[in-house]
Amino acid sequence: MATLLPHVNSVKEKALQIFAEKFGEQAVVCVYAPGRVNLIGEHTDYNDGFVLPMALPMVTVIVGKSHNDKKTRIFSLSNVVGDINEFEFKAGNQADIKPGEPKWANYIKGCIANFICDVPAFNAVIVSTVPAGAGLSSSAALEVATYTFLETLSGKKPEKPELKALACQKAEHDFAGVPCGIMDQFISTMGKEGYALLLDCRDLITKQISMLHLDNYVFLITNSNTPHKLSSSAYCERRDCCYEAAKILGKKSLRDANMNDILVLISQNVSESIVKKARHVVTEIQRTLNAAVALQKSDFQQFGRLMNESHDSLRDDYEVSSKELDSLVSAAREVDGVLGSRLTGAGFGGCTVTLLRKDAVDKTIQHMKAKYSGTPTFYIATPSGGAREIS
Ligand code: NG1
Ligand code: MG
Repeated sequence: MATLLPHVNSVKEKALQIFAEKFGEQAVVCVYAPGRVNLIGEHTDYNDGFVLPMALPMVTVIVGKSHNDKKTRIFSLSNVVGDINEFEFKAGNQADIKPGEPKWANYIKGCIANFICDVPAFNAVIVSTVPAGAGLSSSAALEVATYTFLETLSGKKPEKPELKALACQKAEHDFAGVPCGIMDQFISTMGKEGYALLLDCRDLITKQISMLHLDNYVFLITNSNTPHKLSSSAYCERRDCCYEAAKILGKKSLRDANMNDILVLISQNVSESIVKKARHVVTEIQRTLNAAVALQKSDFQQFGRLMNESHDSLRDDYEVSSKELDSLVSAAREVDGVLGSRLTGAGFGGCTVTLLRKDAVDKTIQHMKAKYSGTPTFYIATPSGGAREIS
């Protein structure tokens, strides 16, 4: 059986109750932001390419209230925080906020520092159902929830939602030290119930792609429960390879490259590793566009094939898979009714996503459990809405 996720309202109730116990008053601001699963378009966002994620019913909820003294106090129930689950710092001037310990608070501090104006001191409680380190974007959920909280607290919003996503990405770059692309913050901000989001990471143009006609099909997320170790250094290495390849080709980014350019790289004796990384990005950008068309045409067979090709390219060319992810993907593909399966997120651990017939879900879960050496967790990926205030 797939794991049932608690409804956002029950997460909110829990956060409100803890806030009242902790701070002796009622919270007045309640917001949430979702995690996401990327259906296809992996490691393309920082190459100005296309991605196709959808927001999930996994959420990070923040409840709180502003006050007149000088300190902002945050209490987190997330499983990532470790021993220090409470944190306080001096509120006031944004320019004075600096990253430090504990690490989890940097996402929050980064959003306050990048918000459109100074905000008053506040107390807040954070409760999340987005698993951390699983490639489902717990970090973006925390950033976008924080930014949404600040919007509600201050009554001020940036002119366009794009600016909100960009401010959250900047928080991740400057305060968490992760040079991520723009996909996660965008989908957590712009997700729409019943839709996946085709995002052009170059000019930030978006297209909502309906998932309402999936009918007999569904996307299943499988968490390998192997955290993505190595991932931040390997992520930077991959990104640098892509930038290097673009530079050699005299292009602004690999978005502007095609298969001919891959031949150019080969003819110039560029290292095999760089050629393979570039080839993944060039082919993955095309696959993502083809997948969006297939989804619109209800050609689920084709969508599944593209997912399979994406995984194989991530494994062989981009070299970001792991034996655990490969084993889950192979097991899923063995089941009748499964159309495609791939790793999702940065790789090296975390989750896979599988497109399959609804009536094949139970037997697929059984088969994947039987074939996998670890203990996986399963979730049905229902396309959900983006961040908002919860009344
Ligand atoms: P995950 O693995 O979900 O953290 C990372 C990046 C994305 C994108 C994907 C690969 C972060 C926070 N996000 O996602 O921007 O590049 O890898 O497609 O690092
Ligand atoms: Mg992450």
